[in-house]
Amino acid sequence: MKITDAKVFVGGPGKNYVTLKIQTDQGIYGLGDATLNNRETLPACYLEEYLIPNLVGKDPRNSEDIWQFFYRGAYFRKGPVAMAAFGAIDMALWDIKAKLANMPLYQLFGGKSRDGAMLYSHAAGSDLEHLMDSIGAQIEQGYKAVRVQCGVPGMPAASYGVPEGSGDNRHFITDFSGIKPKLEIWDADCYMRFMPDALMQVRERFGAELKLLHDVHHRLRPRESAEFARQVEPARLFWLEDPTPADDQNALRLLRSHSTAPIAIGEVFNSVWDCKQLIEEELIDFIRVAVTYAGGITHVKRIVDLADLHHVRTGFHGAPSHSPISMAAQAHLNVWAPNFGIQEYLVLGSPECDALFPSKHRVEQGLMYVSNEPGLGVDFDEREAQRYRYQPGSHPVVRLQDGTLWNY
Ligand code: KDG
Ligand code: MG
Repeated sequence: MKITDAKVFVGGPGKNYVTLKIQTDQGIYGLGDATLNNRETLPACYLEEYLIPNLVGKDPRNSEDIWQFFYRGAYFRKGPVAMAAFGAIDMALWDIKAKLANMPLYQLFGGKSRDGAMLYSHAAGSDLEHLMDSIGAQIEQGYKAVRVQCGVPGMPAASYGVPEGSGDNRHFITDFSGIKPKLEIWDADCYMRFMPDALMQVRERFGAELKLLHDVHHRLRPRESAEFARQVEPARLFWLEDPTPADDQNALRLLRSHSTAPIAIGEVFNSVWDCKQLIEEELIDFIRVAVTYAGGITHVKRIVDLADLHHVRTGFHGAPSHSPISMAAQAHLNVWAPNFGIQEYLVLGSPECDALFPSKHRVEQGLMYVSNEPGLGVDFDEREAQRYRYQPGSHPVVRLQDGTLWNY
């Protein structure tokens, strides 16, 4: 069996999904997602100019050797661009393998450990009142777990995860007006004075059962993050995400020695080597990698297995930039993984998105039920894809009140 061709498409309804389609000489094809938010053309170019010419002619069933060929063979390893490109190839090869086996992908991992995998959605408000309404709306849709982000008094309204005004709170991270970023302002003092009590008010309003998550988005210094984690303990969060940048992983020891708040980190990681210290020293409770830019199913499965040895559960990244293809790959991992924790999920299902990526995966009452179709269980309509083009966009940049550049 041989790979005969592979093509990359960039675009989608309000998104720049990077979709890879690998064709074989047996008529079976595989699909992968290489979307790297706001840097989409880079994995696309890496695939087209370097990887696909080396892929054609290989036996698609040898997904492990192909992964090693690109990773070890590249000499300059890792990095989100390369790992997103390898990730897309890897997803597509697992899709082909499962189609050959005529089985849904999860069967190749060891079958199901659960039927429905718990999802969390996002709620946000420019103030506490709007946040409470937004949480209520998510609960009404059946979610049992909700990430909550709130505008902070004293900080300009547009801070991380919070839309200006009371508009749609889930698709605003990318600004499609061009590649020059907008500015956000961060003030740790304002945040730390306000947020612990705000989270407690949310807990009191919605009761003990609701699973609450909160994302600091790398903004606090290590000492501040330790204090903050201790302060939010009474709100009994399901997790506190990215309290401090994890470039310096030793910094998490300070937080850990002061708080038992569950910690989730890893959405910007792209290799097991980025995760290793946090997992082995048991400095986190949830690992947030994504199959897209952490090297696909082959590599993420290794991370999940390592995490399981250290009581760390999964909480894969599922921001709106993930296409239904990588969300499907994660859905298969989620029903299998013995150490599954939760899956981030932002409603992708617009009629346009469903037309571009038809699938039978379904969400009911805040749980995701995986399709039993062979392979990843998601297709890609190339004719629909012709409607979309790449649209340049950017993340905001963050500065402190005095103008110092800070972590987005
Ligand atoms: O592209 C950046 C987003 O993926 C990120 O800001 C989303 O932090 C995020 C999350 O938890 O979904
Ligand atoms: Mg996050």
